[in-house]
Amino acid sequence: MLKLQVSEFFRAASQFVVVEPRSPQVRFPLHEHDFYEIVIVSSGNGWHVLNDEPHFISCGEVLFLRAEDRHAFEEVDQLHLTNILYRPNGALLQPDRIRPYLQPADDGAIERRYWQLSDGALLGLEPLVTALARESLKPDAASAVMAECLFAQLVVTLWRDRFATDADHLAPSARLDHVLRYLRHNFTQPIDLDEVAERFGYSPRNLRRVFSVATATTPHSYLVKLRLARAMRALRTTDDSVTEIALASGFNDSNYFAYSFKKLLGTTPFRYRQDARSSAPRAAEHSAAPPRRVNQSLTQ
Ligand code: RM4
Ligand code: NI
Repeated sequence: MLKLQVSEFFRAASQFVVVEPRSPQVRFPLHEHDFYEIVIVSSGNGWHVLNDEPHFISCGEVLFLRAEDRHAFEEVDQLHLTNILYRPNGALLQPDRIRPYLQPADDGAIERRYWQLSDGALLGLEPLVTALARESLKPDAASAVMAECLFAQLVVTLWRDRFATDADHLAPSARLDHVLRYLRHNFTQPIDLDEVAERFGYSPRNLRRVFSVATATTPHSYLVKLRLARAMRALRTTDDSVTEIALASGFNDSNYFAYSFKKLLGTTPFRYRQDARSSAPRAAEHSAAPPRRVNQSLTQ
């Protein structure tokens, strides 16, 4: 298998970090490296295969790769990203203090290998990445230290801006924000709200209270609305069956889906679809074609 070498990308032995923009990232075959890599997706989308698992990446995703990870970019569509390459045992200042802010080194659940940033956070990173790119190109010792400081700043910023998956290290004031991001990012999966409360350091009752104060709705009803919004879009833009759409939107029971739909919209999913078709007959043509080369069941 293709193995990318430090010597191809790093100028000098003293260089710890290198910024490699990929605008665009073209399809890239399966490979490993002898360096580590942080990948920040700034726009577009594509299929990323990591250790045999395909994952659909898009704008705002961040991924940490270890040297021994095998990965490839397939089916790219205007995918733009920034690769930040660094040496695992490089000269990083105080590595032990930075490690907790890098993604877990173990394989863990595949979804935990990807972080999501908001558009605003992504934009906020630009000056930092530009400064890092500039400093990492300069040969003098002061610039090398500066590049390391900027790298540390970048890692901690990514960690702060990510959609957290648990309450570890979260300030109490940031927890609700992360609960909301968590729900928005995971609503198509089964979600046990009591478990979410516990993950983010709340009792179930306390979460409902804090949530209602901030959003004027309950976590349950918020989740149902996220799911309904996705289902409405799928009804308008795809030919999938109502049951398929219900399941893909996170409802585990199509009766409950029909009930919630009617309650919110006063109509049935079938009628909603018919009405949308008759007022916008071309809407169905906008549905995305399924990827050709990736086994879909692995990716939903
Ligand atoms: C490639 C691709 C690879 C990365 C190299 C540095 O275009 O993004 O993943 O390892 O660049
Ligand atoms: Ni790579």
